[in-house]
Amino acid sequence: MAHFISTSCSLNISSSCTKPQHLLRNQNSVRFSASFSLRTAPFASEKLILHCKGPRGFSTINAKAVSFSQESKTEPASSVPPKGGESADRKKVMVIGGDGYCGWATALHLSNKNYEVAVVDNLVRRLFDHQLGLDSLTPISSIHNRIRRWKSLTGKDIQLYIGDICDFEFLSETFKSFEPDAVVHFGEQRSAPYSMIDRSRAVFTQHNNVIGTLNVLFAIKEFREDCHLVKLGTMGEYGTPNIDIEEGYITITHNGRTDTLPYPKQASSFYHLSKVHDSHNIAFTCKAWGIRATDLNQGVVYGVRTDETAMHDELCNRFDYDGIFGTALNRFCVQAAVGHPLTVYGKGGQTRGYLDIRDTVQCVELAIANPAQRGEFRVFNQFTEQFSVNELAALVTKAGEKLGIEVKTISVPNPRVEAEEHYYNAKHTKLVELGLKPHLLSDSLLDSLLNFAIQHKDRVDTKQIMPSVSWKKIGVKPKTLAA
Ligand code: NAD
Ligand code: USQ
Repeated sequence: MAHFISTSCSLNISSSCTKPQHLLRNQNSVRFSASFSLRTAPFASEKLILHCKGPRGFSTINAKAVSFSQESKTEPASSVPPKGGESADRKKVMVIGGDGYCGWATALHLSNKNYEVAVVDNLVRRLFDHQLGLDSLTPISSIHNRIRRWKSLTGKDIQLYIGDICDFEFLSETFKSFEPDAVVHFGEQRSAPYSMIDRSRAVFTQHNNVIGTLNVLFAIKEFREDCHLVKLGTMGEYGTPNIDIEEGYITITHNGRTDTLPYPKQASSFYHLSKVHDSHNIAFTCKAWGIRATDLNQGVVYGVRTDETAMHDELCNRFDYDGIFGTALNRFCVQAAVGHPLTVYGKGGQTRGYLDIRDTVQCVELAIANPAQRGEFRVFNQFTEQFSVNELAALVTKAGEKLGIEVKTISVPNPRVEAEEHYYNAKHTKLVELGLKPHLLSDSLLDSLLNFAIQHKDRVDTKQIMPSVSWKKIGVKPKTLAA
């Protein structure tokens, strides 16, 4: 299904397209009301066509673009004038996955830094929550309200294209309409446990991620060959080898001959493997077509507030704490806040790179400001500190003590297949060389994260805390996880 919607004028859509339209291929379906109204960007033609791909092929919605002057006002006009130069001087950045955790914070940050920003997202992450009975710790506004609120606070427009990047027709139209100078690609299914629920989720994850990225590469080649791809990869692509992890490449001497080769990949979930496949496809197209690309092998992200998302409740970012989408440190803070023992899986020696979400947005900005050369496949390891799970649990326990909370830890049988005690030393100097000023996990930051979790603890569903997905028990039968 493709929707092609953007945010600077209104769309009045009426349609006979009342059949359920498939939002998530092979999974659930979503019914659109026959008539609705959205704020959208000006289009070349007055008429907008929405192609809806259903079980019986495409159906089409014709929508009429209504200019600003005709639309009913839903927001007060901004009192803050847009900063910076004329539109022609501003770099255009398309943020794919811009409604998600990292993407939303990044879209706002780049908009604040005077980039011209477009968010592309099919909102599938919100659908996963509905399907699995999960919810963000923080209440989050719709993407339309988020963008309207940003405009009303700052005077800055963010274009919005709702659609699936696996649909090449949709992606082509967004490229032709927005003409990006850089594409930041966050738009993937990013949970390792989600990819290990059952066969259909494993297939969905790899299809969504690999085909989506492949489409982005083709769109760049076809429509914007000079555009810089900044792709979110993951430190998990490398696994946990018993040698130092380099940034993307390793120089090896074998039988007297020396070469610099891609660093070996040993991913340990169908999700992490999708990132490995992406990296290979990107590397190949850099060589074959001269694409310029930066693969940001990001570690586990923690935190929630950035300068921009903290500006208003309606800009608040999502914060996942459940056993499927919640990541280690964020989960531990919520667990401590509600008096749940910290869930250390297995022996707890699993060591990973971590970073504050404020550094995610900084790293992406640095990558965009210093683009790769044509044909270059650049790899940066994007994290600031390494911790084992036991170390994180100890830090949260200490932070809890300071706030008068007694924090306990339990060892949960590890639902994953991973090394629980291992060597880990990953390089991460390239972003620092470009100017990254890391926000390290200080006591005060942990205090504020824990306080944030305490502030929202009434929204916690404690039934979502324990892990429910087993790497070994994954089967072919579709699984509906009980809420
Ligand atoms: P998220 O799930 O919160 O956001 C991803 C967004 O992409 C969602 O809004 C989703 O609706 C959208 N999306 C997914 N498939 C799409 C498709 N086919 N078409 C259009 N939109 C689509 O995830 P996140 O935590 O923000 O992660 C963003 C990226 O960063 C991912 O690629 C992830 O692998 C990577 N990453 C995240 C972390 C982390 O700790 N959160 C760490 C390392 C790497
Ligand atoms: N873990 C626990 N207890 C928990 C949760 C996690 O012990 O309650 C352990 C896991 O077993 C794992 C480690 O903590 O060893 C990290 O797990 P995680 O869930 O925080 O992160 P992970 O599954 O690796 O995935 C997250 C993001 C993913 C990103 C990845 C970066 O969801 O999108 O790619 O972090 S990295 O870990 O570097 O691959």
